This record gives sequence, structure tokens and C-alpha cells, in this order.
Amino acid sequence: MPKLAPKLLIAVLIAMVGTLAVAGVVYAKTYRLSASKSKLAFNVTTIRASKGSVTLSMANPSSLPHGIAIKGHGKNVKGKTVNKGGTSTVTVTLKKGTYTFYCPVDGHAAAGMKGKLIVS
Ligand SMILES: [Cu+2]
Repeated sequence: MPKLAPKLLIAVLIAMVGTLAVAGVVYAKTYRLSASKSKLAFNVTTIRASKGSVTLSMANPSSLPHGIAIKGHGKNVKGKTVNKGGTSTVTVTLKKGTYTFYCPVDGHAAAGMKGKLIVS
């Protein structure tokens, strides 16, 4: 494999980022997760996201209703509660920090349907 000079690589990266910024691209990122089929849990316990607009989109393959919500640093935004086969989505603009994502259905977060959302 040919070695690219690190300086060239950095120049290419800067050029790419510059182009995206000029084009006005918004970095709204969607992080997909899923509720457990059989437990009061999500399939992930930690999500890392970039600051700005953050979207969590949770699939629900369980026979119980579930939803996705984000709280912390004065925010508490809840997505819809959905039944089996549905998808609950929540979008929040977040600053750097550690937040909690959780299921807003009564008792579910306390039973384990929660995790850490680390925004940097
Ligand atoms: Cu739930």
C-alpha cells in the first residue's frame, strides 16, 4: 500500500470539511437503537454523539409498549410510545455533556431501560 504523506492527508481532510461547511451541511446525526425483545432494556447502554442536533431512533420489537426520551442539563424530551413493530424517535439540540436516554413508560427506566448519552 502506498504511504500518503500525513501532511497531504490532513490537507485533503481540511478541504473536505471546508467544502461541507460551504455547502451548509447540517450535522444532524441519527443514532439507531432497539428495545430488547424480552427484557426491560435497550440493546445499548452507552451512546456517543456529537454536539448539535442529536436524533435517537428506537425500534420496538417487544410486545410491550416502549419509547425513547432524553433528559439532562435542563432538557427532558420524550418521543412517542410505540407498540411492537413501531419506531420511537426523539430529536434534541445538545451541548457537550452527559445525558440519560430512557424509556418514558412508567416504571421502565427504573427497571433498567436507560443508558448514558455522552455528547462531545
Ligand atoms: Cu419501555
